[in-house]
Amino acid sequence: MSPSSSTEAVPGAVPAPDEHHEHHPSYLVDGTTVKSWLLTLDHKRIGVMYLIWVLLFFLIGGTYALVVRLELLTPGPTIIDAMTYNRAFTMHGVVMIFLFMIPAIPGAFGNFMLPLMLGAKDVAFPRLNLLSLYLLLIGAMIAIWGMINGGMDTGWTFYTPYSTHTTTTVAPILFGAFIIGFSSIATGLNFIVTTHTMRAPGITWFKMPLFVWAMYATACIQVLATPVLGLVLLLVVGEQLFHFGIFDPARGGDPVLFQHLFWFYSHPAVYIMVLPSFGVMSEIVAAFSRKNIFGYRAVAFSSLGIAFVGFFAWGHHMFVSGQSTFNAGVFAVLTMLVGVFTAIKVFNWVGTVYKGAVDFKTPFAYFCGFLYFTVFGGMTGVAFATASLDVPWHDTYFVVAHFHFIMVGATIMAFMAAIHYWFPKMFGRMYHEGWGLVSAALIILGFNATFIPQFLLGNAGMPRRYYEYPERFQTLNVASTAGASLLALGFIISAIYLVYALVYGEKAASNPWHSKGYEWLTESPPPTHNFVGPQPIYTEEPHFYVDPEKAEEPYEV
Ligand code: HEM
Ligand SMILES: [Cu+2]
Repeated sequence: MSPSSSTEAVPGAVPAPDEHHEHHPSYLVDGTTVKSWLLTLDHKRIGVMYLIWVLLFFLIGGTYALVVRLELLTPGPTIIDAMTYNRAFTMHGVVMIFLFMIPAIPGAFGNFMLPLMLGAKDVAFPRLNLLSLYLLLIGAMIAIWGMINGGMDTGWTFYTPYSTHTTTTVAPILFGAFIIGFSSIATGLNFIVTTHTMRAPGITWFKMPLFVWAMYATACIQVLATPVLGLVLLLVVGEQLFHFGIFDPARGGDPVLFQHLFWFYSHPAVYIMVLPSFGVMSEIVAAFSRKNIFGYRAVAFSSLGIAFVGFFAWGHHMFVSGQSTFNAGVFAVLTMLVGVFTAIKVFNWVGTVYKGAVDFKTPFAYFCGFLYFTVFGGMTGVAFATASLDVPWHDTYFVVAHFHFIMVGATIMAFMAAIHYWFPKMFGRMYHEGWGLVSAALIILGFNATFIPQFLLGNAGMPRRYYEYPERFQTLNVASTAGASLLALGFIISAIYLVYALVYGEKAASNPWHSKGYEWLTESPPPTHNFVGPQPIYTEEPHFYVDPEKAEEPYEV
């Protein structure tokens, strides 16, 4: 496939014959009944519905987080009893991971943007797309039913043998997560096929926006790893209900087998959560540095590299499970390779900003936060990967801080950046830039104030998932809870001005950021079939703000 050099309208992209002279309603108003939303096959409406649901789940998960942080304000009992505390941190993890982090960016922005970025009218399988949303909701309802009727106290990692013996309601929650897995697989499958078959003429593999590359790599992991999680969750449910004995040594089973199967999914799954963020940020860094992305192919291939190596790193969660020194060494080296691919991306993002004409808008503020959390979170990961340092840090707050910095920090930054960057495209309105920057600053500060104390606590030896702690840990715990409150304030402010902007915001132009991404070639908000009139011409590279070879001066808008 050679890049198309044609400057004519692309053949085969003919608008429906009767569309020429009519008014084209945007996807938001093309059908206003509830049914026209609930049964829609339009990827954009499905994306918006995903967005609404994941925001709701984020609110639920966030409420649990605040309960946990409030409980830890004092060394002894504060607001809840020990069992409720165990349930609260478990539900916080389960809701945030399975109902927010995994579906958030692919479900909301992947669905909305992928077809637009490929010049397609929809995803390859629109019905499967709608089904994936409903599978998520069905799984969520089953899990939430379980949460209300008893809850679960195993932690989000469901480790056996405890998870097969606890009297809390494990079965419905794990079964809910099992169903959610199918939603994730359906989304991934759809994106893979869409990327292979629906690219408009002119969009070759190496002219795909980097967000599409990242979604593609994510989709590969979703399709390959999620079935293993589904299997292992079902086995735990089976152990609970029918006492199979697969993880029970008394019956010849092995509890460590659970850890292998769980992390074989859950390590790659952390990249299901973070690769989409990398993709969002690759778009944003180019758009707001007004410069062509530095090292396009390196950024694209490193996503695939991360996806591949991520499958061989799971053993780093099991350094203290009794694995041999040889195994630990192998997993240590393989784990560090992930750091290498991530570093490739970091250098390319920084190279993109270098000598760019930075337009410091809200999405760029989140990019800065993202870079910082990724680098520091990633480096603590590499420290963990040395195996020796992992021994004292394992199962302390240091782990909690590590994965919140990299996984949650990066994903929240990207999620917020994506909302602000694509808000005009999705809803046709502009948000208030000043408030955007204020809340970005609060969120970034609040995040640091929450998790830097947790690094220190973990290093000082405070174990994770404990209800009570010695008094000497209190100051840092108070600091962390204060940080979490600041974080919550930042989110509340964002929610207020974004909802305000939905109704009263200034009308957005079709390309308010003067962005080169293909999704900006259509109106804001886009019409139902994405384009009116002749399909846009995709001859330029998607991040072609300025040719780095020829440019002496930073690009002016
Ligand atoms: C430079 C890359 C990274 C390296 C070398 C690394 C390494 C590690 C290691 C060795 C552990 C085990 C710590 C322990 O439990 O004792 C760990 C835990 C964890 N990491 Fe990373 N990590 C990296 C990046 C990431 C990313 C990108 C994410 C998520 C997007 C992530 C999410 C997690 C999670 C969720 C856990 C702990 C899960 C739990 O026990 O609850 N890590 N990491
Ligand atoms: Cu891992």
